[in-house]
Amino acid sequence: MMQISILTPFPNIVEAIVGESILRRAREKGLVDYHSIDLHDFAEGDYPQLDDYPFGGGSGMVMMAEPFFKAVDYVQGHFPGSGQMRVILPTPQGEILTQKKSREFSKAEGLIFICSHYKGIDERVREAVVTDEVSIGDYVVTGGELPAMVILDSVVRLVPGVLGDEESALSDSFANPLLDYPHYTRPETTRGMHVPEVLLSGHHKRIEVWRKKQREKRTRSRRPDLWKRYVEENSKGDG
Ligand code: 6GU
Repeated sequence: MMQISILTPFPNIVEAIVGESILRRAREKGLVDYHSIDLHDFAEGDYPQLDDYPFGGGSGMVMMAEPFFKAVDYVQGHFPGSGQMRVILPTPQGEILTQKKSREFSKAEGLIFICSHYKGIDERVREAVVTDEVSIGDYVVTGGELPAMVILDSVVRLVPGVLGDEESALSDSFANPLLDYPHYTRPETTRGMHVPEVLLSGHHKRIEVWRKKQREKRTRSRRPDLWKRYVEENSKGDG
């Protein structure tokens, strides 16, 4: 069972996310377990403090190293598979998350997420314990919790047995070089808009061809970068 620990000053954020839907079911099936670890439990003093002023001056506070070190030690001592743990620091300075990276993480025995804030973690945490720095894209969010949950979700759904239907992972955008095709369900007409005729035809071959065309059209117009790569890969060895 994959052990996933999330080190954070805001464990409630984590509990809310892992307590619903697929992530919850993954835990109920015994495929993964989540441990949201409150960093305050590893801080000093009656009013546990997690951050302090930056050496050298400047604006903003810096999260102190020690609570992270203690929390990582705690996790590695309490949950099995600690030897194989990846310690992930979500940060805008990291490598941008890809499906490939998520697949790699999904093979680890354990993951530890270190939730920091945009400007503030003592560099020695990076040096001593972090194995992977990951960004979720070129924009800023306030804390590491939401990025950690994005990464966690994308990883857990790839753990074998989590998705009832392995197919559904395979047909997702990015598991595949093309974006997904449009989906429709009942009713056939809503607000004057109709389901494309071909999907009602029962003609599996025609449906397959239509879906492929839709995927190509979408990819070409929305993601020229993916389209270019797709065309290049499909022309290899053709000529
Ligand atoms: Cl991983 N963290 C924060 N705070 N902001 C981000 C990010 C991560 N990735 C993109 N923006």
